[in-house]
Amino acid sequence: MATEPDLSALTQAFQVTGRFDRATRTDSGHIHNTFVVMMITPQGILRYTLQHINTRVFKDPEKLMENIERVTAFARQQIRQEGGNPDRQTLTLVPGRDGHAYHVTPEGEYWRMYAFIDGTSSYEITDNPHILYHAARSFGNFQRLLDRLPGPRLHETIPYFHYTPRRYAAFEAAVAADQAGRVEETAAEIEWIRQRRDETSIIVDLLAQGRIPERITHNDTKLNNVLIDDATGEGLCVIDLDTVMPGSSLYDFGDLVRMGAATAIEDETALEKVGLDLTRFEWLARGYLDATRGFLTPLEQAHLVFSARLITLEQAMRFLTDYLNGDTYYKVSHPRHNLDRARNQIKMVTDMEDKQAAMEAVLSRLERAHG
Ligand code: GN1
Ligand code: MG
Repeated sequence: MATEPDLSALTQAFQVTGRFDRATRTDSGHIHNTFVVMMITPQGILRYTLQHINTRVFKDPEKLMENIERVTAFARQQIRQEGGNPDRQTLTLVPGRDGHAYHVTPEGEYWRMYAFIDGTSSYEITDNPHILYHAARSFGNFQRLLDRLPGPRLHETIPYFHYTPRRYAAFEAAVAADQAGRVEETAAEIEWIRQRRDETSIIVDLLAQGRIPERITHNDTKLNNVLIDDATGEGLCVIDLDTVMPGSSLYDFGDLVRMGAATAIEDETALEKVGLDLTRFEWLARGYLDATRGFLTPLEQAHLVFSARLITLEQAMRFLTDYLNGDTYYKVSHPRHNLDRARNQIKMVTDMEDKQAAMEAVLSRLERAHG
């Protein structure tokens, strides 16, 4: 997005109700640019979420939107069958005036719009057990729901997204190229990652050997990707569907723990504040296991603790790789941002390594409680 977009004109390109009032940018997310649009209607203000799709990251936006259309249409139908409210429990795409699920500008930029769901909150970080439990349960239910999605395999919107050995290879390539001249100052982090190379292939090997199933997964299960209903305090709607595609349930559980059980946000630079909180971990595990009991296979269950460490390692590699490449992928707000995030994630993995036995003990206790 080189110039400031004409948000009023873009809004009118979709099948909206009311008269455009204003649009404000939200700062959530490392990838897309997102705006909340306010429309004036005789019934009052009506809001929409307007998003510019980052096509540097999502190279085939039409396939991306085809996935989202299929997933939301199926979720809508299932929620209705179960007596729920599909307008609140799944995202609703607002089609373009031409009937497509997106709008393309004359310059070839892709935009999309969702109806805004009122009366919800989302949390980047919290120690509230109720919220942790319900957010985790929502992601578990989401996997369970999509297990029944009919039709062909979903498109891989970002190929090899959680294929950790490829992330490792990209990291080594970035070290070798040293595009931004940052290898020397990150020698310690590079060495730390290299020592963990052997772990990177464990889950993809299990998948390739058919020992754990490929499922439809969310692949970006951060806490704030579940909207919590203000009225009930329960998980209402899973959002950010860009990376819903074939994958392993383990990466979803792992990423949930990476962010949800952390005592500090990804951007925290005071590393003594960064670590895994066992109580938060327990509430997440409770919620996720309550939703997936009888659905996860024993081998998936056996790798839940490892999955959290692995995806956190993957994320450390991704941030460091982007730093070494000169910050071409994630949005950054200062030159050392990606390095700060990488160090934060390294601290997180170190703490998970220290707490491995304690995390396993939590899961055993929860399983025993259910016989
Ligand atoms: C990106 O944009 P956002 O915050 O939803 C990234 C995730 C990372 C996350 C780290 C498509 O997600 O994989 O875990 O940043 N999404 C993509 O905060 O790369
Ligand atoms: Mg995301």
